[in-house]
Amino acid sequence: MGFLAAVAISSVSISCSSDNDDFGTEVAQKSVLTITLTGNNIATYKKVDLEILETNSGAIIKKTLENASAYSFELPFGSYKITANGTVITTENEEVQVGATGQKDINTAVVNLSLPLIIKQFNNDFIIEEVFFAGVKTNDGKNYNNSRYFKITNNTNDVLYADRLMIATSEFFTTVARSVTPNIVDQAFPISAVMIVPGSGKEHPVQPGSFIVVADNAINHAASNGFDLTKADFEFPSTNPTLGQVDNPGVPNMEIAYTQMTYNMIFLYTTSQQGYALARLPEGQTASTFLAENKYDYSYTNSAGGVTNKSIYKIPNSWIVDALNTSRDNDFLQILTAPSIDAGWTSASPGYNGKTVRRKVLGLMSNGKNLYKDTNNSTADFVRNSEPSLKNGIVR
Ligand SMILES: [Ca+2]
Ligand SMILES: [Ca+2]
Repeated sequence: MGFLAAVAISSVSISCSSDNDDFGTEVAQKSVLTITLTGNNIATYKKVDLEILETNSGAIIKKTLENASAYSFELPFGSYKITANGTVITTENEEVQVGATGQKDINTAVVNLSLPLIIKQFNNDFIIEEVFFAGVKTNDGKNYNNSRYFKITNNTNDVLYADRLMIATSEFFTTVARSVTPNIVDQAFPISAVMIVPGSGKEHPVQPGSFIVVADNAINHAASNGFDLTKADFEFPSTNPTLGQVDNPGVPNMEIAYTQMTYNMIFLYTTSQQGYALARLPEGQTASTFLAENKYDYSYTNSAGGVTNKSIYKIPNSWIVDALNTSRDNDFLQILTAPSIDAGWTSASPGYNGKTVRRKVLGLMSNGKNLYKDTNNSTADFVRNSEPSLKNGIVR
């Protein structure tokens, strides 16, 4: 006799309402289902909620596992859908959110089900996975001022579009604390430059876990100990004749909306003292409406005792999708972002050491791509002085 028939016969004495943990199945055949949670690099199964749905009756059983990875349920025969949701601690001591689903027809006395947990701690937008700003030295010990890049990663489980992303460098430094008036850090990020990914909205799809590289110059820098950035998605434009940079015609150029440098250049300090923000230009805005609406005039008392006035631009905090501060242990004075955007700082120092700042990997997405840590605290989220991820070129 199957589960449905048993329910029909004994319907006078039992109920199968979905909030009733007792299936009321004295007359049905029973099974012991043992669910075992599995997953890579999990040290502790901190707290996982299991929900077992009998799909014909709609009956639901719930159980919360704490510091346990297996549990046995006594269940009537039936067709079950099992979901798990919770929190685990990885072997790297990171607390991450996980989930799993499984399906099982139960018609024998003993059934075992292994549920592989998948990390589901997604962001809701792009993240700055890495900024290579520190630079490299050439074989004869010279500072090489190219081969820098931003690596922007889709840390969500949806396709995102890179169109209209803004990459900005900070106006201020983490290593110089001036008392500026007005101080607007709670509302906006004061910038020294900003460049915008071209596109009308849906021209540059990025799959979950995939990334784009925005390189200073999309060429092979290997001869100078830099990286092969030929396959970058975008590059900084440069018209500075003394830099001798070659525009790669196969790689679209970023649109420079604003820079304080000559020749429309974007410059990343090698010395771990700037902040970087990733924002998105809202629909209906253009580079010129952005500039028209986001001037920032500020003043401070300079070292000679006079007042310095400066007129620059800012990006509203509400446009920012991710940001990080960089600094140096002996020189850190302040963060440049609202703490809700980034409460810490990371470092690749000294300059030209060939090292980078990279986000910690929490684990893998279901498609096998890395899932990165983002708690809006770059001290905790980034690994200082990492090996650049593009050391061996851009491998997708
Ligand atoms: Ca180009
Ligand atoms: Ca963030």
